[in-house]
Amino acid sequence: MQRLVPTLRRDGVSSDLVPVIRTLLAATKEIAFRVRQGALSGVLGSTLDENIQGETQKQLDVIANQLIKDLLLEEPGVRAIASEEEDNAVAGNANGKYVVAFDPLDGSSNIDINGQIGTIFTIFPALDGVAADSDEHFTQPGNRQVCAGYVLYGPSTILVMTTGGPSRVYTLDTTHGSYLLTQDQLSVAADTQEFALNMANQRFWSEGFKGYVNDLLLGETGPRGKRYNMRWNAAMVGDVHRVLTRSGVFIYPSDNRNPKQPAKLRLLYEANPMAMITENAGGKAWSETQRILDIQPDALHQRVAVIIGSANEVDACLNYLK
Ligand code: AHM
Ligand code: MG
Repeated sequence: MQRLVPTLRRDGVSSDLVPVIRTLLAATKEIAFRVRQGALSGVLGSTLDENIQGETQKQLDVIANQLIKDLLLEEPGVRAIASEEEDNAVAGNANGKYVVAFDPLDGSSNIDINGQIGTIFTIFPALDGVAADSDEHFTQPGNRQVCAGYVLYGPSTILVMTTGGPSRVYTLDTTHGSYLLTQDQLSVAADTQEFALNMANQRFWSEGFKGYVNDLLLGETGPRGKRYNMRWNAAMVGDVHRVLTRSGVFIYPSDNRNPKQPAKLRLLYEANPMAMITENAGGKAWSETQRILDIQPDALHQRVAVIIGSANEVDACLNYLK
């Protein structure tokens, strides 16, 4: 099985970018270790304690954020970082060529139930002539990402990542701590009979979206002419991984629960990286009115609706929203 760096070289990844990716992934290996230790990692501590500066009793999401942040800010190639857990971007090395944004522990409600959780990340080129900690680096449209990935801390720890070419799957070999290539190319089927959606929000949806879901639920007797199944992990990483592996559509639509916040998921840390991975696996990723990767962001923590997965099912959904 091929290791990560030779695979990145095969993909023609710039030699400046490789160490940034390696550093980021080093942090995820430490998180994977913490996650596996579960409750023991807080109680018993570990050899990793020195990295966390006396914060051993903190929640895993706080620890994960600190680990990734600390390692990236020491990496010479990183101009700045932004995290779902931080209010503002944080400056790194003024000469760094890249900026990295991440959701350190996606699906954090699953920590307590020993369920699926993950890390989502994206890398953009740093902009010249812009202050190191400026949000501007991070408000580039998603089509400028040079790398997007997620790590799923499941029964095994896997990494799904694209650097512009195919979305590839790696599995963490815990015997020597390396991500090894286990699937050269992810490929999402165009059609599906599965959707991932929080049905409890139904009363807050638009009429168009209600109509789409209603027709899914009618199954073989309805206009869609087939029976659908529903799955919901409460962790985007787990749900999107299922969609990319077995086909499906993952949807978090806009709703009218809170007029100030019509969507839940973040463009920078969640929608953009998942959109790039999905498209490079042959799928489709739209917000309600445009391709996610073409959205011009206006704020660091901007939220957007997402419809991601099997291309024909994404199109079918979009038809109801016109
Ligand atoms: P988080 O980043 O705070 O964990 O929130 C994002 C998560 C996604 O992983 C998941 O798809 C969604 O929120 C679940 O939302 P809901 O609470 O509606 O089930
Ligand atoms: Mg998240």
